[in-house]
Amino acid sequence: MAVISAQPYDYLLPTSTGVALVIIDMQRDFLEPGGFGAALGNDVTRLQAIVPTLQRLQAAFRHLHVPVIQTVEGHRPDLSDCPPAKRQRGNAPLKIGDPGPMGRILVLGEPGNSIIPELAPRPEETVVEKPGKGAFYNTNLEFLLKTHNISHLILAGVTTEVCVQTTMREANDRGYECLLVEDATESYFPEFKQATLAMVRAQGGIVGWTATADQVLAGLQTWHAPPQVTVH
Ligand code: TIU
Repeated sequence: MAVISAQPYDYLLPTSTGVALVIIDMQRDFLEPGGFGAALGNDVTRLQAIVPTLQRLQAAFRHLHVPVIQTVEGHRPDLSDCPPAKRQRGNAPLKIGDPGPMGRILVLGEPGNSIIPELAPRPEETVVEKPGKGAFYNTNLEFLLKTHNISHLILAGVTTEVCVQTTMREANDRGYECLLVEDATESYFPEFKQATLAMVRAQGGIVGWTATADQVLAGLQTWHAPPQVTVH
């Protein structure tokens, strides 16, 4: 057993099941000008602030041989998995599938759809491609977690109140014990980030826990992964 100091109370890491770091959608499409986030009218530069913290988490989890799973939001080139409602929403000048400065907006395989180089996954690490905001919707994430006996998810990435919160709620309903890393998640709207953190930990942790990266890393030092837990 290992303990992470967290809100609303201590988060316990198990000994018989596994934990994974789940980094949501740290893609050029959300962090760089000319991508999907900018097309929606957002100031994308503010998301950069969490990159060093995420690099620290990624390195520490890799060092401890704890799985690091990343997700990307994106659609097939023929847009067959993009609901027309999603494409139309917001009536942006550049829509999903349109050509932009980093390739087609939010399309899998395009330069702008890739994970930022600072957090590039290793070839053996799992990347889950997802057509929606939640990482469980129309993906094999639940299958992967069950197969590898993972029960606890440390969540980070962007944006806090959209893809991160949706994923955390999906995971919570499926019985996963979730912790959101406060300084490793960011939103285009600072007030939405703070509201999300507050609503996650309200009511005795109705959606899960929150903690800082330092608290997570301090707790992890005393934990050893069960030998059967690896995701490749
Ligand atoms: N727009 C916005 O805040 N987010 C998304 O569209 N996707 C994710 O959060 N990844």
